[in-house]
Amino acid sequence: MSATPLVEPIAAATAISRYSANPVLQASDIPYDASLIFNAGVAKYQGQYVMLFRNDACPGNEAGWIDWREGRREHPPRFETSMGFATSKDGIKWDVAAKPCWKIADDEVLRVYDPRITILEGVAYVCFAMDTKHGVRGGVARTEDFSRFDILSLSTPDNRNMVLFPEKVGGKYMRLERPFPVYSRGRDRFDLWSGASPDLRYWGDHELVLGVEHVPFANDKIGPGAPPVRTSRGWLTTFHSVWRDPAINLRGWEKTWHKRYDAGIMLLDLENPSRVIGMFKEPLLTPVTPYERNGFRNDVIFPGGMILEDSGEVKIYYGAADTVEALATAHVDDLVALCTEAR
Ligand code: BMA
Repeated sequence: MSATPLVEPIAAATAISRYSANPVLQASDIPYDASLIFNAGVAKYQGQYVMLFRNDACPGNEAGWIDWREGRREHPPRFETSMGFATSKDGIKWDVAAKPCWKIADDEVLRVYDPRITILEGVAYVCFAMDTKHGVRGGVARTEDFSRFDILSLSTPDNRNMVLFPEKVGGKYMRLERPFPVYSRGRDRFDLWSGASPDLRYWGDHELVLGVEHVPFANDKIGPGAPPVRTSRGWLTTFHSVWRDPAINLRGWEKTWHKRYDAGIMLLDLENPSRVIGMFKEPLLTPVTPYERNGFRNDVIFPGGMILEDSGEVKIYYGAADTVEALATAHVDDLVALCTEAR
């Protein structure tokens, strides 16, 4: 496979459609300092759609950021990362809260980012990544109002991209996660794992779910995407996958960038979600549109929200080019068919 395929696999292109007015959220929609709006978690909660999004901004230095983007300045200004909150009646048009809802920066923690939302037993949980001075940690928090976040657990470094299942399985809470063991594997070779917990605080029973070598369109690393949704055939879930080619500089506003991020899709066993029962062997979404191909990091699709509607429509929300948030829709039966039909 070449580094930057410009066409979607036919089976995926017929199953899934991008929302025609993408992106659904971008910096110009935000009523406070915002430069890059991406990698959102989305869920349906208490009668509306809720979204937590990542905002990388340069408060007080918007001019520096524009100068850097347009090549008049060698190094980017310092980004500050926060999470913002938005609500929607239809999952398409979003009302953004007046202020960021979550930001941690102290002597140890550099930032929290890449939220995923799961509604479990009627309670809203947020999984997130936390950069610290001693490594990257993955966390699980509970929130009642999306303005206060009660951290229930934090992994040891390095781990991130956690997603909680929306139900207990076999009496335990379950999550997918992506440790990144640099020392033992010598280079990026990162896989997708599961973990189980009696109480969302203590996590164990870790199992390898999907190795990077099992994904034909990944040569670098893979990781969980949006929290899984239950279907009659299995847990349907997206993952992100990375194809790296150092010989090809994809540029972007960040000047050195060699990786393409695609979205993949798979089905996990309902009783044992650590077992893959089907996977589409090609990307579900690969960067083809201008908003996916051009931005801070070119050619990035990073799914973080997936909603199964009563009609069978599936909404998939994804960060595009680490710059904006986009939406694609499909029918659940078509996504299941991609995972189960041999191609
Ligand atoms: C990953 C994470 C994501 C980001 C992606 C592409 O490693 O840092 O937040 O979207 O890279 O840059």
